Amino acid sequence: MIEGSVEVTGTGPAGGRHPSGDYWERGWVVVNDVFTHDEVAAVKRLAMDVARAELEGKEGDDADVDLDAQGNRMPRKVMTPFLKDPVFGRFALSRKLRSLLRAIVGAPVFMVSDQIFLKPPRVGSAKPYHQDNAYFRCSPGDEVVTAWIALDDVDAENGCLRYIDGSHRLPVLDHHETAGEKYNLQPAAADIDLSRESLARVRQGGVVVHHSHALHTSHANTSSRWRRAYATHWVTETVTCKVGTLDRAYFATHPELYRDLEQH
Ligand SMILES: O=C(O)CCC(=O)C(=O)O
Repeated sequence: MIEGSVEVTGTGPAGGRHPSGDYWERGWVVVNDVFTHDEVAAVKRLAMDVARAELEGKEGDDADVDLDAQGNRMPRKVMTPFLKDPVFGRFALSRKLRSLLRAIVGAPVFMVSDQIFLKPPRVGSAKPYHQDNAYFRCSPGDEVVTAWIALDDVDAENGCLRYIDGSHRLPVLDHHETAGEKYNLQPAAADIDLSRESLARVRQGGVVVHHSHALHTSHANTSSRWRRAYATHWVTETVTCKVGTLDRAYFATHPELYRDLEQH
């Protein structure tokens, strides 16, 4: 059972302490100490079991795999963990995460999709700059949010998220496929003002929350440590989408499962 309340950190728009911190200034915020060590440990163990089983079963494609120095396939991604084991859903839909997101966005949010991003030690590959809403195509972008839950301590060496501060105020930019990585979309380099780049270091159990228009990336893992994170994507009830994002959303496709898990 996942319980507890989130320590309120940061300074809100009215100057008081508020979980949004400077989210609306920068387009992202780090909130540490959301999940306990034990809660994270259980999810991380299961994530590794699922990822390794999928590689054994050859389910992983290029997007899900990194190669180590010996050419061995290392897990990089688990798609739709919510659908693979209820432990993931109970974790992601915990009251404390939903209340944190509600406080930041200003309205209740509903879970659409998820992935677990695994960057293996030394070989975990980079993710190019992008805006999540280039994939989702939903509006209003202010009501579409990602909560990236750190399953390890994350810093520059093991591939933390990096943001272009203030980029959440941009429209959705044109994105093109990355050479050799068709699954990765990115905007033109000229659209990315690297002078405004900030690093989102976060402790295990902390959450990085970002706006759907915030430009973000992560570099390769050059450390000897794993960098694992559970990314969850949410919308308010007023959001509409140009593509099938909402038709595939968990709250729409699995209403009973979603409702049962949400009770926790
Ligand atoms: O975990 C990463 O390196 C990339 C995550 C990301 O792009 C996202 O959660 O939107």
